[in-house]
Formats: sequence, C-alpha cells, structure tokens
Amino acid sequence: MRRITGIAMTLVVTLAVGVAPASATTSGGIALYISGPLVQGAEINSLGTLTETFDSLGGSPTTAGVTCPTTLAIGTLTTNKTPSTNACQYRAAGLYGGASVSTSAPNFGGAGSNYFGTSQLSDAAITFTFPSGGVKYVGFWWSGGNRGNVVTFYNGSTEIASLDTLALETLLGNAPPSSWPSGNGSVTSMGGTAYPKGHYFGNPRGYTAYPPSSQGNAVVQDSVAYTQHRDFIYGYLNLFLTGDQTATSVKFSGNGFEFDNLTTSTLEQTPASSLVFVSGLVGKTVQFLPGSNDASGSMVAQASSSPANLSANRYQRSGYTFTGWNTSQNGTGTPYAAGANFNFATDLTLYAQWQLTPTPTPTPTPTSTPTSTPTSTPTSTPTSTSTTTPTTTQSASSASVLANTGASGFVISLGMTASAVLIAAGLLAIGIRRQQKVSSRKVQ
Ligand SMILES: [Ca+2]
Repeated sequence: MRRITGIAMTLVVTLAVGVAPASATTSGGIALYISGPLVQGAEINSLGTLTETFDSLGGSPTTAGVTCPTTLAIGTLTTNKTPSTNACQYRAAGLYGGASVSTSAPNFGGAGSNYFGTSQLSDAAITFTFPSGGVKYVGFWWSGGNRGNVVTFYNGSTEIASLDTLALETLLGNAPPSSWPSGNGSVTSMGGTAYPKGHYFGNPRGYTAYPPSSQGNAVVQDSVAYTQHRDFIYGYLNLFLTGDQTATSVKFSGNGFEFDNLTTSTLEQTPASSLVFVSGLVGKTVQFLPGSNDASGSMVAQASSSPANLSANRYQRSGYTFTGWNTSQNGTGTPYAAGANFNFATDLTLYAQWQLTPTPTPTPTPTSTPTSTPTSTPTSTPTSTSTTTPTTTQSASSASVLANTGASGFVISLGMTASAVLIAAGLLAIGIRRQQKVSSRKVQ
C-alpha cells in the first residue's frame, strides 16, 4: 500500500509540474505614470480617446461651486451629495487649476481655462462613469494637489485600484527644493530624460520660461495675485490598464481635488517615452525599453498580478536581430528570453538586446548587359577571303542533321543544317588539301 501510494504521489507531482506553466493565466494590471513637468494634456494615440476640458460646460464658473453636470464628453457624472453643488466645483482659471492647453507639449504661461474638481467638503466625491465597455486609460492634469485626495477605479461595483496622491509626494517630495528650481534630485523618463523634481512645483502659468529660472509670473486666485506658487505639485497623471483590466468608472474624492483635461481611451495605450513610471497600482509592472537609440517601435508596459509570459517584442532595429531581453542595457544584467514566463512578484525594466544581422554574401549581381557592342559593326569592306564562310556558320536552324554516317562512325547532330553541310564540305576540303600537300611534296 505504501509503495503504491508513493508511486501515485509521484505521478501527481509530475502532472502538477507539467501542467502549471500552461495554466498560468495572463492577468492585467494598472500602472501609474506622470508626464514631464509643465505637461497639461495626455500624450496618447488619439484612437478611442475622449477628453473633457470642462471649457464648454453650461453656466458660469464660480467660486462656490455649481450644479454638477450629469453628461460630459467622457461619460456621465454622479456625486455623493444632495444637492450636487455640495460635491463639485467648476471654476475659472486660478492658482490651483485651469490648464492653458490640452496638448501634451510642456507649456508655460498662458491665460488658463475653466477646470473642475471636488468641493471643499472633506467627504466630497464625484464619480465619472464611462460609456459601455469601459476604458483602458485615464489621464488628468492634477493641479495644486492636496494631500488626502484619492482616485479610485472601479469595474462595475468592484474597486480595482486606488491612488492616494501621497504617492506623488513620495516620488517628487512634499515641498519644493530649497534651491529651487534644482535640488532634491530628479526623476527619469522611460526614454532616459532626467526631470528635476523642482520643476513639478509651481503652476506652469506662473512660469516665464522653461526650464524655470526665476520667480515667475503672478497667478491670480480669487482676486489675489500669488507670486509664490511653488508649494503644490502640478503634474499630468496617466493610468494605463492592461490585459483583462478595464475601468468602468473613476471616483475623485477628498476636498479640493482640482483637475483638468480628463482623458480616457477605450484602447490599450502605450506609455510614451517621455513619461515617468511611478508605480504599479495593481500587480507589478514590466517596462520594455528599446535598448538602443536607433531602434523604432513602441511597447505597452505589461502589468500583472500573476505569473505571465512576457509580451512579444515590438521594437525593430535596422540591421540588427532581436535576441531577447536583459535587465541591463549593455547585456550584463539578468537575461530574459523572448516570451519567458515571469512571476510578476517585482517590477522590472527590460532592455531589448540586439545582434548585428550578418550581411548576406554578395550574390554576383548580373553585370550590365553589353549594350555597347552595337558600335562594333564591321565597317570595313569585306575582303575577298571572308566571303566564303561567314554567312553559313551563323545561319542557325532548328533542324538536326546527320552527316557522314560512314564507316568512321561519327555522327554530327547539330541544330544547324548549313553547318553540317559546311563541315561535310570542310572535311572534303581537308581531304583535297592533303592530297595537294602530298602531291606537292612529291613534286618537291
Ligand atoms: Ca480646462
């Protein structure tokens, strides 16, 4: 009994090991990125993208809030307060909001625009519900951010992720560097650009140049001109949902959560190389980098909460062949084969590895056909000696001819009737010459 049991257990273990890799399911994730300093709009593919700028809402933006709209460009809006005025605010550009542009290039100065947000009640919450099918990307310009603001993502009634804006303070610091604009180090984009953390502090409308070098313009809020406006973080936040992760609604909560240019996409989007990876909100994230400045293409960062095979490479590099991934750009780190199974227990950055594609041995390219020969047509008048043979040797015919099948046994099978005749004639001529030579010797 024991031995049988042992064998059975061995079989079970073997089966389990054999089945496990195939049963690993690809599960998506949610990853947070922040755009470069002074960026106020989303940098994503426009396909499937909707943006609410809050610039064309009915009524006048006020300091005391408005009746919250129920329909917006990106979906519908509900609140946790009655009347809804108590939950939202809709305001003209001020110190804490109102983007000057909705595009993704860094922008400073400008007149600003209307913006939106939660009211000043600490338990205010506003929820945007997206059209049927949900979204794979949510971005918004978080301006003058307060600690305690929270963004929560839902799929149906299930909370799938939340972002406490304290995460941004963890990344960028909770105060501008004392030696602003530099100091406190920098954050680095996926493409390798270093952004000084200090550049995220201060309303871009107050900047007179970028990179900033001086106090900047005054920014008016409620009729008060602020020349010192570096106490708050201004940054465009990007949340990428991958795989089976889809958000059907997003809730902004906490008091004074101001934002603008709320953008969604129904398509899975690729984080631009200008973005800075902040953290994975669901699962862990693998970022795929091209590994070379002259490589082209782009890849969506892969986020997952369970083991999954690495995404297929989508970079190309002229003259090189992709050979796999490595945690170090120069290939001295840990290698990962293409499509390798990764446990997603940690975040990971992988660089594409390239091998020079051997140049094929040069096949003998057909040299140009001699087109220059026509000039060599004989211009000299044919001499008398050439009159006997030329025309006959070049007069090809498709007919085969047997010639001289006598006792010597040779058969000439040529496609030239005239040639055969000529050869036969030539043989006859040789015979005649021999006779002549013999006879001449005899004579001499
Ligand atoms: Ca706006």
